[in-house]
Amino acid sequence: MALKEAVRRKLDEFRPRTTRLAKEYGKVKIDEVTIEQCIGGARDIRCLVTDISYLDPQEGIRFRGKTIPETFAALPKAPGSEYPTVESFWYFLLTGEVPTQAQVDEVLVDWKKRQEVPGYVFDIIRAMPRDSHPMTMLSTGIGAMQRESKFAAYYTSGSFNKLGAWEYVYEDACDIVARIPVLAAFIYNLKYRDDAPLAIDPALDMGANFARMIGQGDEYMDVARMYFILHSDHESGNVSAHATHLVHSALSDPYLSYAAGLNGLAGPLHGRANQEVLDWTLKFQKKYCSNEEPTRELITKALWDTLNSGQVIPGYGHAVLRKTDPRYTSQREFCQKHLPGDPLFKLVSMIFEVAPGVLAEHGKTKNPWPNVDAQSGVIQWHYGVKEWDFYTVLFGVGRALGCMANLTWDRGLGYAIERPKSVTTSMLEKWAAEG
Ligand code: CMX
Repeated sequence: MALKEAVRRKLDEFRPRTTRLAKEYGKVKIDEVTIEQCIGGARDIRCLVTDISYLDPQEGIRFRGKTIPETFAALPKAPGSEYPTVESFWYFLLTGEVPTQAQVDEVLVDWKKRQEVPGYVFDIIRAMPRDSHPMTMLSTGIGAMQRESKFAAYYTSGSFNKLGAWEYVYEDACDIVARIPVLAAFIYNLKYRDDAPLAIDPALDMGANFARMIGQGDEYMDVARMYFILHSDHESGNVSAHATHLVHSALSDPYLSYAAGLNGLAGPLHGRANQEVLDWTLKFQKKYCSNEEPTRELITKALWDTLNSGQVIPGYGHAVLRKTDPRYTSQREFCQKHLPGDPLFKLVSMIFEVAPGVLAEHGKTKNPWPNVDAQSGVIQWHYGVKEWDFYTVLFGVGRALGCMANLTWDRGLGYAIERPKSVTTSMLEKWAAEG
């Protein structure tokens, strides 16, 4: 497989750099830690390494050094589409190289071989109450599939070798990214389409096949491709990426690790915010606009009501970003091109005009601008995926790409078990008194 050989080559190039940094420059300081950071969620402390993506507070995300528009422009496109295939993006994330069409085709064929989800996983999910949250089902499905882990089997084989371990993580990573769309589509069909059978089309790329599997038409294929790529990676410190990395650092296999990442993604301050955005927007329509068109004044009132009741405005703010999220902008441009007259898009655009001003006046958040979650639900809603508790599952399918590329590199570079040091409140008080 050319992709695996390309990853091997890249890792061989990188390893001496990591080894040299740790050995020769290990004591060079790159940050300091304050009490505020200790209490405040380790915000901004530079203590993680990843080469898969980098998040600049002003500019937003770069995947392997490329902005979102550069990434979309550079990668081979799906036939007849303006968006790259997820398969080409996977090659790019893992290697940093733009693949040729032949290399993309090889990934496509490889994923088709890997995508079969074992029947017992479906049985386990079917046994769950039908009103379980779909993220619980997804995380259960990934956790249950751990039985298939090639890394876990290798670890217990008696011939475990630190240098070769990445190859088994790579195998699990490829299996997971190939299987997770099938698992997600199964959950969607089970919950919302009367357990409709999965219509897997072996000729289609991942995004197109996902559209088919959930009963969507051709126009949804680019939505899926764009969505999965945009949600893939946001450097290493966010909850889902960090949880996945942390759990794997104990040599838990990629299934156990990504189940942990998904459980973090399910939180309302993280991935679930996209569900909350739709919920907030529809409740706003019902409560404030039953007899009248939405106006900036009504939106302002609703935003203040939310803030005054002690809740956050979902889809706004970010722990790192200090400008509008380019993932928001990319989806907004998609809406402007494909659904400019959609009433929900118009309403979300009106919220975009008002919310940053309200949040700035409120004065708490460091970033009053929208993040990825403020725009994503509108597109899904427009194309008929109206079950908004499913939106975080879509996020989880995309995020698997970033998390699995990172785990492959974590193991390839032999990163250590993660174990930061904790202190007590009395210690903090002592240091505070000492200045
Ligand atoms: N609405 C109201 N208050 C907000 C806010 C928002 N959208 N964003 C931040 N704040 C508040 C925080 O709750 C915090 O208040 P307290 O001091 O009372 O605790 C204060 O502003 C300072 O927070 P911050 O430093 O600006 O932001 P954090 O790094 O602590 O949190 C985030 C970041 C994303 C959790 C926060 O902005 C938020 O809750 N946003 C809404 C939920 C959301 O959209 N999450 C999705 C993020 C993207 C993703 O991961 O998918």
